[in-house]
Amino acid sequence: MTVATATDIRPILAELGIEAENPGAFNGSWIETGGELLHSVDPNTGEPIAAVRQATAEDYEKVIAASVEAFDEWRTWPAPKRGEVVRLLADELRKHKDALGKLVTLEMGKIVSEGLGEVQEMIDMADLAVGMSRQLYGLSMHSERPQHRMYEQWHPLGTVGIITAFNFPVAVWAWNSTVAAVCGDSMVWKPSSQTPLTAVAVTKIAERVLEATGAPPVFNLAIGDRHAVGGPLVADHRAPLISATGSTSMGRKIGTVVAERLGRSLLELGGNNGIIVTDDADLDLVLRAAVFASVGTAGQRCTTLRRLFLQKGIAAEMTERLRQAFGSVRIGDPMDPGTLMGPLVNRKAVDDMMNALEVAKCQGGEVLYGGNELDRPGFFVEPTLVKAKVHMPITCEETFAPILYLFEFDELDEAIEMHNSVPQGLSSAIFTLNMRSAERFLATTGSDCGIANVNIGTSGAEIGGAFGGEKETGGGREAGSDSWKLYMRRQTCTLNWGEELPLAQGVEFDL
Ligand code: UN1
Repeated sequence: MTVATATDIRPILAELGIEAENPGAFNGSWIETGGELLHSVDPNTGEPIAAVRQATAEDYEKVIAASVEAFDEWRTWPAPKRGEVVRLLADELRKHKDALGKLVTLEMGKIVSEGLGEVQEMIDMADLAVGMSRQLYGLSMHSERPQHRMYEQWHPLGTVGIITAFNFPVAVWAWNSTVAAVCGDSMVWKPSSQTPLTAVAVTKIAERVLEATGAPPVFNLAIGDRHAVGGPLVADHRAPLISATGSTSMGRKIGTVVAERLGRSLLELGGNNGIIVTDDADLDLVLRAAVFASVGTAGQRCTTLRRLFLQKGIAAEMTERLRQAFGSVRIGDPMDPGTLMGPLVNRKAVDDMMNALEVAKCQGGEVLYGGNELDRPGFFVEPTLVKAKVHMPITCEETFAPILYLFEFDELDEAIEMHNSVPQGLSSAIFTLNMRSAERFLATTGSDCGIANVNIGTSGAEIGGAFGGEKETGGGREAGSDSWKLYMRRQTCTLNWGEELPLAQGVEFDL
């Protein structure tokens, strides 16, 4: 374990315009918020970095009202012109990639390479959205009636509520905001209370882009608790789409409220991701992929590998190699480029991990490596390997921590059944060099997840594909492919350019 390095954080905060105390709401201007101070804490030290004054319900009202007004104008901008605004956002993010990536590390605790990677994900997303702005295609159909034309077109939807989690404090905003912006929507962002500073920093970057382009305030922010911001936003008829990332229990509440008002929700909730390793797999690849997927981001990705299924022929060797690899993971200050695993986000995350391990032991799990909190400031734990039994209930839950449960199997069908037997359905993978096994895993009766990989880990998806999962993961899809359709309103149009009025389905109705 490395000793904490004393990073001078002042230049990072200064470059991003972060003060000791920052207003927590933006609607084209920064609002003098009236809520309580929220201190952002560095998980590496447990010490506060800076504070944000949270929005009250009245402040939220000012944000949503401005966002609705901005939409009225923004939807009339041609989509490629909206794309130009997002292109400038990408430029501005490129300029501040280093500082913003480091702020992500400071505030959330992921290692600096991952903090920078997260800002790169924002840039990639913005670049993709610029292209999308010229490709918001509708289909045309052949009408059954003569001299009729039928087609569909996509219109902007309205104000989008974006609720993000602490673990990807800026990338998930970009998945939503860049696509929403080119689709002609305005938005209100409610970030996690764990990561208010990165939200302020990103909104300041967006503010400069709005000013430079004369765009109306489409990128809005309201930092506050669920009474002042979260609850009102989710229940608000003025937000036709709520895109929320977080736990399944949170998503269940949000989904219910949005469904009650017949709004649209896009949910990206808990994962419980597994990898199946067959006897013929390339074990060097497995080792690297499994360690990154389970220990990267200290096990706090929704795509984190939580369950590893080993075929009996390689199980003993693979288990031993994993035990050694877990023991050699450099844990410490996430700002130190040599560190591979930083802290968990807060004290509660450490307690949740320790509780889950106690439960696992009671249910018959055997800790093969790790299991302890580190005796140092901040919220550090050991990456932990647990030999698990089939049907251990704790392995059906998502614990947001670096715990990897190991299972053994004889036949691939049995592994696929175990793999699919959890309530979540986000990401999955198989490691095999056998084409039949790979295709079996990808077939209709194979993995039931939104993401299924071969010889690649469960985490670290590229933005070009649609991201999201099935079952209790919530069914939403964000980022690439045709995810943009959720941010728009589809309209089917039929035009009659003839002199007759034929009815569809051959119906006669002559006066
Ligand atoms: C998340 O953890 O909420 O695929 C998102 C990945 C990242 C995104 C994770 N690109 O691991």
